[in-house]
Amino acid sequence: MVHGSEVITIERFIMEQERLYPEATGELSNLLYDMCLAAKIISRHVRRAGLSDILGAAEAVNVSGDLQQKLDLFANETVRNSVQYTGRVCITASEEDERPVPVPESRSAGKYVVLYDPLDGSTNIDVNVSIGTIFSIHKRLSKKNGAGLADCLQVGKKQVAAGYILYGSSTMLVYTTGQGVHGFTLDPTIGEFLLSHPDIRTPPVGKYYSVNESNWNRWSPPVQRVVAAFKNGEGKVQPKNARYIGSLVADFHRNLISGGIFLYPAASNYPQGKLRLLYEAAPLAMVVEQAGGRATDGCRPILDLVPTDLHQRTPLVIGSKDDVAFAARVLGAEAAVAVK
Ligand code: P6P
Repeated sequence: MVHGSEVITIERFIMEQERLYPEATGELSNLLYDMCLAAKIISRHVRRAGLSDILGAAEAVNVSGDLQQKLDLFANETVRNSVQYTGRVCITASEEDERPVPVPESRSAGKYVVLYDPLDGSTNIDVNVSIGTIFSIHKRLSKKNGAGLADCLQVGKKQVAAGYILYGSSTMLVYTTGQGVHGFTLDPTIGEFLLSHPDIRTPPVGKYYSVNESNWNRWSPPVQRVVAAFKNGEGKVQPKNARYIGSLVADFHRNLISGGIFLYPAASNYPQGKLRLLYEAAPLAMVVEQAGGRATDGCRPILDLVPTDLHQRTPLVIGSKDDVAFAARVLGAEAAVAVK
């Protein structure tokens, strides 16, 4: 936010937020700065992707079976290298790595855990469509020098911070530490994220619905009913505009700001849903709830789901709270029927 010559950088904002908590040690603030650095480095490379040889697939395949784009690998290393040398983190886990990566014992390990999707939507890189980084921060459960999988498999409501970086028409960093949601826009001329969207609130009823309707025949009838209601209207639900970019962070951010609902339901080709619980659904669920929205797996709050596997998938219905509630009433009834 700029008032005349006054600019509020993310560093200043984080510092002012920290002062609200006398008990704060500054470690979480510093970890957020580390994520800022990663964001600036990745943004620089995303902006130049078409001009260097980092376009195109790296021929490697990640744990999800997705062909790894070179920029994916670069972003994966950049996030890890930005957080693991500063003594605030004990372990990281990424969509691109099969297993968590503990901070080497030669380095001081801190009290935080970082789970992240380094570059979500990376199939859009070669066609210049917006992509994003998603991150989730937990406190470690293990004692000193014992960081492991258990530190990563934590329920979403225990996150201490969450956010994303959107590499769109501009690069934005949006995060929450449980005190509201705040958005910062990168001014590349000075290399600073400036406060542009203080205290983001998402409207209770959305303008948009975002879903890949080519999956229609793969959905259950109640899912079809929910999508049809957002498309054509049903009862109090008014028809909405369809907007689907196919890049989760971009679809989520538009709906967060303008109001909308994003759905990636279970389907016959994705019986558990497509999106990942720990480093996609859970961090975005913390953000949207802090902005007054909701996030479920169709009927249960995402933040209540207890993970059992690092890369487990979940159905995701996220956005404006009244729209998510409508979906839960219909799909919850389905789940109840399914249980009988
Ligand atoms: P579909 C991108 O590959 C991604 O993981 C998310 O960013 C996006 O929301 C979703 O998959 C799109 O999936 O099946 O609609 O192409």
